[in-house]
Amino acid sequence: MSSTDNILAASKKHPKPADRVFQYGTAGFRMNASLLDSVVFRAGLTAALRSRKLGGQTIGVMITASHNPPEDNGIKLVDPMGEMLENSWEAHSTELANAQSDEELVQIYKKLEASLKISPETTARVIFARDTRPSGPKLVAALVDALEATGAEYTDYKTLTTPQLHYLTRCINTEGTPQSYGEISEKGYYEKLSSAFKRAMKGKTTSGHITVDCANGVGGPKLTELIKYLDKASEGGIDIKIVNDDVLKAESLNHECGADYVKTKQRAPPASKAGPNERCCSLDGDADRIIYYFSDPENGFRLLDGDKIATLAASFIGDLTREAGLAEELKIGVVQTAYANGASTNYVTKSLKLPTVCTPTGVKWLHHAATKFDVGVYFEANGHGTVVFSQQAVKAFHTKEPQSPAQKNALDTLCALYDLINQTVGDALSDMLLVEVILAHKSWTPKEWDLTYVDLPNRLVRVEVGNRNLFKTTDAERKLVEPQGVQAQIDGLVAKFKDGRSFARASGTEDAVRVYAEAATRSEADDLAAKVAAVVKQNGSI
Ligand code: G16
Repeated sequence: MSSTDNILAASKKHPKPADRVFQYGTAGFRMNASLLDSVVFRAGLTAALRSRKLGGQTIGVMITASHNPPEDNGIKLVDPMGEMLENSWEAHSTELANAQSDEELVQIYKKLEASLKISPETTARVIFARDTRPSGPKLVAALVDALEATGAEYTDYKTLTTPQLHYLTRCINTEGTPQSYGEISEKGYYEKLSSAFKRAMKGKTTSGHITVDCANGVGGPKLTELIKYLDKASEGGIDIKIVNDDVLKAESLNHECGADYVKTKQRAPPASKAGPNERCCSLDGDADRIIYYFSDPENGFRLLDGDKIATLAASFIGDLTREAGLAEELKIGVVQTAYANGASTNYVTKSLKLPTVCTPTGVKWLHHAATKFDVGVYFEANGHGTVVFSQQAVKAFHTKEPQSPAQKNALDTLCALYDLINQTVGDALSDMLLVEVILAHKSWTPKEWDLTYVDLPNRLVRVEVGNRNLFKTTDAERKLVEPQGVQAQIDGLVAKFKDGRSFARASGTEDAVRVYAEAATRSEADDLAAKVAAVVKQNGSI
């Protein structure tokens, strides 16, 4: 059989639900798992085409719905250097996902091959992994059907965190080159992180233990594995206490736990019994986001979110580059989204004196903007982010001749940080070790970190509407252009609140519109959010 016949035959086993329109969104396709069979099969076709287009470089495929509830699942594609799938290919993937019949699917597949000048003779290579959701194995079977029908070579890495799959994709595609990213195995990932952590600590010690809420997701078993490679705090390592690591009880995933719960509810997961001032953090369902927090005896629950992690990292790395004598030659910047607290943006520009850039939601936008700097610190307020270093920066860290022991110290730490920080995507495990290194170097408790600036009170609300696609934004999602007139109503409400700011945008991962509001006081922020949510609700079903 020709590959076309193979695809046609295989596609018949994965029929598309007739009444559905699919869209490659903020983080790939994501919805109730029962709707995903054809979507995953067709995303497998996209992965094979993409690999062939890139001369047989390996494409990563991750099956996960990250922070979404257990009954959802999703699929996202990873480009060769571990980045998110290139933008124009989201459209190709969407087109394949929406073909109405098996025959039309094959037609679109052939059309893409021809228009993108893809040789069917080129070997396609794909690796994939999934999180711990019960729907994962069946979706993997649909993916494998597609890869076999297209004649792609593939490797199943079973369960991994999303950032581990990104890491492996980059390792494979850089193997044997000067940019070689690491050993191609899960073990290689743990070894790279743990040895970089040890080098970055430089004899400093962490204080007490950290409680890590793993959202009852794949981060639990993977953190347990990572711990085996880390020393205890008494030996210069770190003491980690894991909570919410039940991956057998499917319904517990992200339920009353995890980074999204903590950020949106602004409270600790009930299962976390940490005492006052103890460091705590929460991962999300696929361990690509992290949020820190602690209980302050005077002020109650205190959140140290993605903005606070970004500012901590930017200030630490900024100091190191100055100590290393590299401040003049390396440009450092911070990339945020509209969800960044206004106080954090102020702190970056006024206190750290660094430029900020605002992009739409979605790691692909932030990552791209961050690569314009030599040291690009990017974090979404929800805890998704990392720090990327330019080739020039990495070269400078490794080749600059130190003029003093202090300079050598700073350069060594920068080299270690480059290895510690996942360069492909936000990675909760890597980010946690980064924060722990910085707090140890500064001898800071979470309270001292919290005091660097005071967040404006804020509220994030999820509004279910009849049709979220009615909401179209501009200006990095800070303004609505549709439905007409809604932005004027929001502006009118915002004007009534001191330090008020609010925006609404359709979620790319959930069937809802998100409303963010901040204002001078807690009650005003809540009030503004509720009022804007009411406007959204009213206009979302027309
Ligand atoms: C994904 C994306 C993030 C985004 C989040 C929420 O996170 O990777 O960039 O902030 O969804 O997006 P939205 O507001 O469009 O629903 P995750 O951790 O769920 O993969």
